[in-house]
Amino acid sequence: MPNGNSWVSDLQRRCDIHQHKQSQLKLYDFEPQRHTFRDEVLQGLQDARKELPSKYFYDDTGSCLFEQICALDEYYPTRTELSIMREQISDMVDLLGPNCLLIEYGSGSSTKTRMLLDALQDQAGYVPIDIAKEQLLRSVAALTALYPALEVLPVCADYTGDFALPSPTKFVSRRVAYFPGSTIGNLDREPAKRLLQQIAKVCVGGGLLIGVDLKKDCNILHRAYNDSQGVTARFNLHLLKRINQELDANFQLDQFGHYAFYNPRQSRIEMHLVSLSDQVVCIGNVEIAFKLGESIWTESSYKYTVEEFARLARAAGFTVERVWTDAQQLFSVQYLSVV
Ligand code: AVI
Repeated sequence: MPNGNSWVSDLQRRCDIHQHKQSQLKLYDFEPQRHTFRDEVLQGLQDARKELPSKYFYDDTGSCLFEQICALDEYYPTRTELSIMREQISDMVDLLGPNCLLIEYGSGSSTKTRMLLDALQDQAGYVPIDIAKEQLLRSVAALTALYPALEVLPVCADYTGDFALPSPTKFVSRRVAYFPGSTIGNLDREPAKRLLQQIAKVCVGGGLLIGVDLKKDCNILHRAYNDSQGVTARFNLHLLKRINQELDANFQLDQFGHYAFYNPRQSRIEMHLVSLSDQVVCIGNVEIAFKLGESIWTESSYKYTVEEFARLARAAGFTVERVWTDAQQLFSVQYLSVV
């Protein structure tokens, strides 16, 4: 596994480009700085309604916990999306066409991507973008071993922010973004529209292959975010542990409880950490007071109907070309084009 010493860094175009000494692999590094994390945490916890940005779940441990969630029986999105991909991969690849540059937003372990990489022809390259640097480097190392001919250009960034995309050396017929997992659902409507607009600009003349979770029986949703093994609770609480470790804070993890429920009026799962006592927490030298029962809102996960998502996609400049779903209509994978 790469560590700080085995990478040489060079400041270029507003980001660090690290090159591994042995492998020639470059990392385009726009990782958010620690002071950004601190500022966003303090701002979120000093608001009248306390909240923390869900993107900060994904440090190395948080990403591993999320991988464990994806493997749970109760968490239907991952296996359902994978089964849709497995069944429809040839259709999908036909729409993407040859020589496309695949740009993945939130690449994680790149598991679903491998299906695309196996089926695509003469790919121009693969640009995985992720905020979790170590997981990104691990999955890129695994991918380059599996696909030695593929040019992989990893970008460590918060993809909702500003960063420049690297270009491959091969000819690119079109740029296609890949945004699986219904991660779009973790953004409120306006930020979701802004991100889709940003992707539409990057992919003019190409498109976006996206996973979108669908509205369904609330009990299925409830079980998916309140699993019996408590993995989702650990994932949620890990955010406080990360703040303790990185920002010199003293959250007592046993003084907060995981609370997730479906809000049908807003069509979203809301995930919270609820204070189990009156308490004061220090983050560095800043004191934050919590009342018994007060919550920190840590994540929203919006669920859409196919029609609702089509409206959002159109508002961002896309045309919905294809929608694939499973037999129970739990989840959808959609191909959107942009001219
Ligand atoms: C990454 N994202 C799509 C997941 C979701 O379902 O909203 C994150 C997650 N949170 C709790 N479980 C899974």
